[in-house]
Amino acid sequence: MGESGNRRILVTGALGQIGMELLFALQNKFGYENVIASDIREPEELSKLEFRYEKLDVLDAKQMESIIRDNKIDEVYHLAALLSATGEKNPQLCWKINMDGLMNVLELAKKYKFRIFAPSSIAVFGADTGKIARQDSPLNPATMYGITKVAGELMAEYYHSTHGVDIRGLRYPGLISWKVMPGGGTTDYAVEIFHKAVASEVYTCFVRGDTKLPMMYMDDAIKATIQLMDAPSENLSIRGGYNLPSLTFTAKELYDKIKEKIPDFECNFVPDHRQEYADSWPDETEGNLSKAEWGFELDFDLDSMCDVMIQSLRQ
Ligand code: NAD
Ligand code: AKB
Repeated sequence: MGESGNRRILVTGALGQIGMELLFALQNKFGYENVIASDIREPEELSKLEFRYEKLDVLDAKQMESIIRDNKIDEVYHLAALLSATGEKNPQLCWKINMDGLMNVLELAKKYKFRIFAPSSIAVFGADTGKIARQDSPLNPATMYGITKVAGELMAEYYHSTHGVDIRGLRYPGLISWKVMPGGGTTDYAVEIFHKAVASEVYTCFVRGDTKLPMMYMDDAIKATIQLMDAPSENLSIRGGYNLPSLTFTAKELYDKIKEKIPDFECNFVPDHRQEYADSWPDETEGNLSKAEWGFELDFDLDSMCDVMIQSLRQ
C-alpha cells in the first residue's frame, strides 16, 4: 500500500448515492489522479470531466483485475450492490451481484494485496433484534439484501483471518443526502420527502407515519468511512461491519420537522410492500464500538440535517 498521501483508489458502484459523494471526498484527500470511479452504468455527459472513470461490471473478474493491476490500485471501495427493495424484486440477482461481486474483489485482494472497504447495512438485523440494535444483536434478516450483508460480513472476517486481507466495513443506517437520488432501498422515503417538499409537491410516503428507522446524514457516513479506513489496523477488533450511532425518528416526525421549515408542505402515508422490510429493521443503532476503537461521533442531528437538505436542494 502506498503512503497515506498517495493511495491509489478504485470505487465500484461509484455512480450511486454514496459513491457520488465519497468519490469527491476521496479526491480531496488523495488527489483527482489517484481516484478511479467505476460502475456498470455510464456517467452523465456533464460528470465526465469531474472524475476518472472506467466502466466495470463487478461480476467481470477479468476486467476488474486489469483495472486494478494496470492502475496499481491499493484501496478498493466496493459499493456496487442491489439494495433492499430492488433486491426483493429479484433475489437471485441480488445474491449474485452482492456476493459474487464481493468474492471477485476479495480474491483479487489476496493476489494484489490492496485494502478493501465493503459496506454492510442495518438490514443485517431482523425482527428479533428489538428496537435498539447493538453490535452483538442477533443477525436474522428477513430480506435477501440483508442475507447478503450478513454473508458479506462473514466473508470479510474469513478473508481477514485466513488470508490476511485488510478489509473493513460499516453497518450504514438509511442515508439521507441531496446530490443523487437513492438507488432502490427501503429508507429512500427519507430522501424523496425532501425533494417533494422543496418542489412544493405533495409526497405520498410508502411507509406508515409511525415507522421508525435508524438514519444518518450523508456527511456523517462519509466521515465514518474515511475515519475507519484511516484507523490503525491494530485498533480494529472486527472486520465485517461496525455499528454506527444513528438518528432515529418516525416518518411522521420527519414530515413534522420539514413542515416546521416549509409550512405548506403536505405528506400522506400509503404503505406498500416496503413496509414489511422496514418493520423487520430496528428503530435505532448504538455505536459504542466505533466510538471506542476509532473515535466516531455524529455531527448532524435531525434539525441540522433538515436545514442542510432544504438549503442544498433549494440551491
Ligand atoms: P446505489 O444503488 O445508489 O448505488 C449502487 C451502484 O452500483 C449503482 O450506481 C449501480 O449502477 C451500481 N451497480 C449495480 N450493479 C452493478 C454491477 N454489477 N457492477 C458494477 N456496478 C453495479 O447504492 P448506494 O446507496 O450508493 O450503496 C452503496 C453501498 O452501501 C451498497 O453496498 C449498499 O448496500 C450500502 N448501503 C447503503 C445505504 C444507503 O442508505 N444508501 C445504507 C446501508 C448500506
Ligand atoms: C436500504 O434501504 O436498502 C438501504 C439500507 C438501509 O441498507 N438504504
